Amino acid sequence: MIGYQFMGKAHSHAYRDIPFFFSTKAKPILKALCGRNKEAVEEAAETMGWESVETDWRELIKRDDIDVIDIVTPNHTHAEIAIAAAKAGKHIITEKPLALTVEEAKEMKEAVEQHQVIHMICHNYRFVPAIQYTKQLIDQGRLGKIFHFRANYLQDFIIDPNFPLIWRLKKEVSGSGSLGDIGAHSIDLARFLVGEMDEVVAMTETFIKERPLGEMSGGLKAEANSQELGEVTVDDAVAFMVRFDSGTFGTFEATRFATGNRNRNTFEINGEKGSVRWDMENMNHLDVYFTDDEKGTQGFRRVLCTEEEHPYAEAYWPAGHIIGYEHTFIHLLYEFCESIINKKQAKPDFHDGYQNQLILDAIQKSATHKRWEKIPKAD
Ligand code: 4PW
Repeated sequence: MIGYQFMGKAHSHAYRDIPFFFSTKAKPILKALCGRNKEAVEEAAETMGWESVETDWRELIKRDDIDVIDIVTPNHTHAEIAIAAAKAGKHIITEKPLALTVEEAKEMKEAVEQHQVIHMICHNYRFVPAIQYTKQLIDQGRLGKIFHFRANYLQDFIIDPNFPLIWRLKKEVSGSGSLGDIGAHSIDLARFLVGEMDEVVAMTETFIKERPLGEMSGGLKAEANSQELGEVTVDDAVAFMVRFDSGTFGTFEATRFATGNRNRNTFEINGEKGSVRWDMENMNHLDVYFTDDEKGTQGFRRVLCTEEEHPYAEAYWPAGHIIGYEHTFIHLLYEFCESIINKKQAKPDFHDGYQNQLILDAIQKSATHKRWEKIPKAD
């Protein structure tokens, strides 16, 4: 694994828990952790249970005792590492968004296809049992034709003007701001649940244009290390409307300026036969409404998605004993390991990452040119 901060922790923990909870032939061995700072990477390896360390990802990729490369580094490094790993015949999982640009994303998709390695992108929220169950309800036609997909992904961790200019706020490192960091997750959920998008119109805003220089210090915390100010080159907030191929009407908002909302990733879907509502801050709950419920007592009801009918739930505890954020990574990486063992590509993969990137790109173009943009389809 290359990188070892917030996502490094989530992935490391997940690999260790896969064989504990799931019956699988996959027994991930945490072979080597890679980071540029030797002392820090050694400490992280010790804490998270990795056998060895490397300080140069090129050396890591050369090792023949490694089958899988897991990329949890900032976005501008994904393409170069993934393409080199594919050439070396390694299976690859990378954090989102896939790349900085559509061109890079396309090259990454072509590299994994050409070298026939298994590939996934870490859109972990797809793997919440309530969301997998929502997908089943939709596929069974329980909601009927879908009219609306309405998503908000709201955070507030950069609201302080003294919060420093971390990599997530620099276009050359992150590609975009709230859009690619959290909006990309809503886009992935929308594609997973409702299908492909046809066109988009968007607006973006950068509320704080300059910030003191500084670095992430773990999780979503950061420290300024200079009085000097640097320019914020990404969006702080984005809103967009989408017309799906199916005719579904999509409305989205992603912002890191929604005071009081720490990680409020939500959606509501309204169909002709019913609706569902989901909120990450209560991720085990799914609110459902069906038009054929008995009149009088009809209304949204709250389902606790910990029953054996709910995907992944049975692997854990008896019904009613809830799971959390870290489990979404266990499920995703379980599917990745199964995919390698069974030589069968799991989703979301680099094709999904590329399509997501095409949508991010169309949103940025729409916001810049103040017009509707057609969304190209990944070939
Ligand atoms: O899901 C979100 C991520 O994709 C997390 O809350 C943090 O923000 C970490 O990166 C993004």
